[in-house]
Amino acid sequence: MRIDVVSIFPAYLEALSLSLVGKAVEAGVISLAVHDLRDATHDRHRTVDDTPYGGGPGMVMSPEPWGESLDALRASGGEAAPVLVIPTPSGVRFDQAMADDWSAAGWLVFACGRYEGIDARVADHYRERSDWAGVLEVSIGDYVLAGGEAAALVMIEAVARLLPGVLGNEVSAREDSFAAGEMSRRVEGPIYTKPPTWRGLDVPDVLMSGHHGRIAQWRREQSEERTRRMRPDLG
Ligand code: ABV
Repeated sequence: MRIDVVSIFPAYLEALSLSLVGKAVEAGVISLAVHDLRDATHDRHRTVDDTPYGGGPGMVMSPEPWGESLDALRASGGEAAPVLVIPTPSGVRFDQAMADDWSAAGWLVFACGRYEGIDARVADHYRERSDWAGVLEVSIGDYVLAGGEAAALVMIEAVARLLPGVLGNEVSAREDSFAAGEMSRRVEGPIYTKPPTWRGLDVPDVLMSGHHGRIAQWRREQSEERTRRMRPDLG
């Protein structure tokens, strides 16, 4: 899978060289590049924003640098049509099912905006372009960040861990395609490892019993109880 990220803070994306995503890049499963939007400006101050038409607070990201940057990316990709992902608090909610869908896409381009957002004509334009595979305005949750970079990190990690060969564990990968459906219904209960007693707290006896049927039933009950308590919106 190819992933490009366009941002005015490319250093923000340096975390993608670490951990699971970094290993997937090193292994060649993901081809990742981060691009500075200011490289697509032509004035002395490398300006990427301007005041909003109609008035209002803050600044709006101008369409011209976005058009130039995104067109250059598309032109570097031969016949392939990328999906344009625009993180925004006004987008549709990102979830595990969406991560699953995207893990089958060949090419994702993340457009990380700052300030009050990107001129709306950018999304409109690339939605009309037949050499792009679509435009998705996506939110990771109901809170406002300073920009799309942190949201892009979240979405890229959620997609990367689903790609074949990234986990190095095909059982976990198969359980994850199941997880997309399961996660919208329930959350997992508590898990434990050694030692059997820690600071006076014991691991539940049933998990030490070796009775696989009782263990499975106990886990189901714990999952249901925690879902009721922590996620009353599910189930
Ligand atoms: C993108 N907040 S996504 C740009 N939750 C600016 C703020 C922001 C996003 C999110």
